[in-house]
Amino acid sequence: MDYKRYLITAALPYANGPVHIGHLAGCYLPADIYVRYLRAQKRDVKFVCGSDEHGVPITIRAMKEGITPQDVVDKYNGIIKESFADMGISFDIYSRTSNAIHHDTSQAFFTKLFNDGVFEERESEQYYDESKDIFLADRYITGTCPVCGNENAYGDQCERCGSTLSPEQLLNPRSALSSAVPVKRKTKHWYFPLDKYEGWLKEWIVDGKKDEWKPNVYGQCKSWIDSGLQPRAMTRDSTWGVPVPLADAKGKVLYVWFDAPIGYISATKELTNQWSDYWCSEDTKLVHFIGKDNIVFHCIIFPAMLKAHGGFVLPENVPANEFLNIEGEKVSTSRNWAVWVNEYVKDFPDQQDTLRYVLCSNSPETKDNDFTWKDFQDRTNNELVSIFGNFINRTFVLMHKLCNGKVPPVKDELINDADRALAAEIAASKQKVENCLEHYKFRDGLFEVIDLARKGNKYLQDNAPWSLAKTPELQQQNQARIDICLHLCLQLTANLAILANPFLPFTAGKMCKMMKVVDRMLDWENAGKTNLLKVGYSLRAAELLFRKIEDTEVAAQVEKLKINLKQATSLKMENTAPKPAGQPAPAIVAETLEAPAQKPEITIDDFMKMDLRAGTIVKAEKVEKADKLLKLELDMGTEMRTVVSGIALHFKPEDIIGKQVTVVANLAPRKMRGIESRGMILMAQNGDGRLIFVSPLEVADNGSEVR
Ligand code: B3M
Ligand code: ZN
Repeated sequence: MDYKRYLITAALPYANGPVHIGHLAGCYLPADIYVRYLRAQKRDVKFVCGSDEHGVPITIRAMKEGITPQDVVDKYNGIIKESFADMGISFDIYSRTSNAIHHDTSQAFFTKLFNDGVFEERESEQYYDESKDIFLADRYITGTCPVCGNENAYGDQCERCGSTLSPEQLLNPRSALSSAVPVKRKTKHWYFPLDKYEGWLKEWIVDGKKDEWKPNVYGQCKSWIDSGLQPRAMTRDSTWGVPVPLADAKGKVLYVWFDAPIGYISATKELTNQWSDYWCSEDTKLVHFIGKDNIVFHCIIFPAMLKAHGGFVLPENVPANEFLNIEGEKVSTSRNWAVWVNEYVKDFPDQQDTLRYVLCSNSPETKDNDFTWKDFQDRTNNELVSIFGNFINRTFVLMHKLCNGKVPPVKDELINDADRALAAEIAASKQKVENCLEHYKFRDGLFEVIDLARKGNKYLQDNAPWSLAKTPELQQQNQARIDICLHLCLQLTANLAILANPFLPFTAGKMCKMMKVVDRMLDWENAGKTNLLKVGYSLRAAELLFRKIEDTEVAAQVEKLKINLKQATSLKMENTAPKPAGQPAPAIVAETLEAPAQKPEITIDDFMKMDLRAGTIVKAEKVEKADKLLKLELDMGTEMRTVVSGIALHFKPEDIIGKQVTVVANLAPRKMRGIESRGMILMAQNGDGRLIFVSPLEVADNGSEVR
């Protein structure tokens, strides 16, 4: 199908924190590359995005920082928007879901579905936190995932296995706000009957998108559909969000995953009066760029909503990426294990394309990938600098030295096979890059660009114009060959600018300046041509396009990651301490809950040195003037032991009497607050800061060894 218009969306980031490089690699960079490519082809394209400012992620952040949700979104919307601009992510609009136009648009959408009788109104019992007076939906509730056993799954999703969940499915549910065990209370909500759209979705995706969509995207959709779709509540009990536009819906807002995707529509409305051309005509190609955790919302729920509403185009493709890990570990915002874009821009001023290059060449298109600073250095120094930058620099320096700084002429009769082969490579590269980009294979596309530069280097090396000009006499004799060689290298440079432009727009801009050409030269139709720079045209001196990354910079960044992690972890511990009166204690909430970094390996002998034993707490009391300490008396079978333990903020003494625990029995005795502590009890700590006793599952004999 020939499309008249392109509407490209990138997931609306929650305005609850800055963006990190995983976000960039996951969807903003590929979307931007695609859009820049379409623009270079003079296609009619709109690129929309904006901040997602509703939902639990925002209110949880507000509680954490002790500020209002409005403060949170105002703060982070600004930071996020600036990071995108700094990195050259060229949205046509970056909107906000708190804008009036979005409230109106999403309410109108809801009203239409309501009037058409689409929703099912249901009263049901939902989890409620009595201590906080709040219904617990989505991320307000955590518990054990029924699919994979992850103890820190959310009420809407398990981040470990990717299952979409509802709070009722969680085992051992507890409030993320207070850790309290929730009770059930009645409440009314409006449900979207996804089950009624199952047949249609099957036809549209399972039968229709198999060959077009990426296997990871198609696979997730298929398994969702195969396991049967359920009605899904599209409203929430909350004061933060778009109010439900019904008279009997006080205190209810639209579910964030109902309003957020409609944000794409509102942003387009804000951008142009012609918004309906983009959203409501069949010859628009709508493409959603997202990360893999958003697949079901963009491929199942939102399309079903659009279908129910009627009159809208459906996404033609949803090229979701997998995740980018950092130095071998999952990104974690709560542990501050991330490379933040705003910090990168500060640490590496003017090196945006370097990061764009590394993220694209290592893009998690088909599987999770790993970003390491060493790899960042290697790719930059060995590819970007040594291949791409080096070719252009050599070409310009030689052209100035051997051709008077002008585009040299070509004597047709002296053209040889190697020249013709290079010209053919230039011509072919256009199609190669195009094939990749049309199929969302950005990594391969970038590889083709670098490969062309590599061929340029080889050509230059083989022809060695510098050795043809070793002496003035030699140069005079060989000038015609020198001219042909550099002429071709310059045309190749112009082609590299065009082909690299979607990926490395800052560099392409600098190259245009060096070649003294206007941006129009970057039009895609010019790619493949070898007559882009006119003979006799004088060019500027080479500009430094990239610089090498030093070992010290790599070391500093790795160190920074470690320091951030340390600070975040100790901050978390502080947060568990009571705050002085009058200051609200921030709620300890689960955000992302990965395992802490592993400690260095030990031998079995190291392990065997520990004497671990089962023991039962028979007495527990607070230690005077020590907020965190409990004095425990343990029955160890053949003896009683006193152990002082730093768990007083987590347990009341009377609640733990009779608990069997695991004790490190041969730990050197230590005096704490004047009490000799002989041993230590083992505890597990959850990502949300909660402590859990490590006890034998069945009661063991006190004093029995644990191995
Ligand atoms: N804000 C989730 C996320 O940032 C969500 C995307 C909305 S796209 C309509 O990962
Ligand atoms: Zn799970």
